[in-house]
Order: sequence, then structure tokens, then C-alpha cells
Amino acid sequence: MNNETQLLQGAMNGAGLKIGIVCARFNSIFVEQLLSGAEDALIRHGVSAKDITVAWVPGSFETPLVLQRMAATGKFDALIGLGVVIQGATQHAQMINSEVSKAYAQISLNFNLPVVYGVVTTENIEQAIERSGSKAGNRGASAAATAIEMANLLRQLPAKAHK
Ligand code: INI
Repeated sequence: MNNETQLLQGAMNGAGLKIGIVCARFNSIFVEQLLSGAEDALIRHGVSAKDITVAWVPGSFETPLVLQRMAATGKFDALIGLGVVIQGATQHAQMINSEVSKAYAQISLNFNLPVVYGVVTTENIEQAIERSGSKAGNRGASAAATAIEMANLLRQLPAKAHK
């Protein structure tokens, strides 16, 4: 890249960031692990515990509404939704996933705010175990890292920028 090119990248420094997390209680045995991973990653990157707000809802399908209300407060720099949808457990897993992921994108664009999709979709319980803190890492922790990076990147792109 040319020396004069302006590069925008979000720093991995969470100091001063306010983060909202919405967790689905369905499959909570895994979602609690995702939340632990997210909180641990946020705090290790400098987010203060008092700047983290956590809400619990019945299932992944309910997460977008609470994320939307959190976004509307204007108090957060980034939001994270955490849930686990296991395909074998329901006929409507596909429907939940597509509606929920679309809603996250919509809230994010409507509110100009990072809304990180930390809903794990798996074919079975084994994959859920793998993605909530074992073989395949912790998707809550990676969602937290995404939230920090995106919040810091957007700080460099104010909504009403003047040249
Ligand atoms: N919610 C989940 O978060 N994960 C699932 O695997 C799941 N299954 O299997 O059905 C699930 N269903 C509940 C759904 O999210 C809503 O809470 C429910 O339909 C009420 O609106």
C-alpha cells in the first residue's frame, strides 16, 4: 500500500467502550459459556465491568428486539447477541437463524452501530460444545473482539464528518 494512503483499522483497546450483550436462555448451558468468553475477552481488552450490560431473553428469536431497544438508548458503542441454535433440536432452526441474522444487520444499519452476531448455529450438541469454549474456540470471545474492533473503527468515521 502507498505510504500516503489513509488506513482505517479498529484498535483492540476496549477502554471507555460501553457494550450491551443480549443472551438467549435456550441452550443456556452453552450460552453461559459464550457469555463468560465474551466478558473475559472484553475485560482483558480494557473494557470496564461497569460498562458491560447483560440482558437475558427466552430464545435467540427474542434477541433482536432487546438489541434494538438497547441501540435506541444511544448509550452503547457496540452490541452483541449470543445464542445457540441446534438444528437437530427444532424444525424451525433455519427460520430462526435467517430471521435473527437479518434483524441484526437491520438494527446495525438503522442505528449506525456494530451489532455482532454471536449466535452459534450447529448441527448437533457436539458442535455446540466445540464452539462454546473447547476445540473450536469460544464464539463469545470472538464476538467480543469484533465488537471492540468495530466500535473503534467507527469512532474514526463520525456520522457527520466534515472534510
Ligand atoms: N431458541 C434458541 O435460541 N435455540 C434453539 O435451538 C431453539 N430451538 O431449538 O427451538 C430456540 N427456540 C426458541 C425461539 O428462539 C423462541 O424463543 C421461541 O420460538 C419463542 O418465540
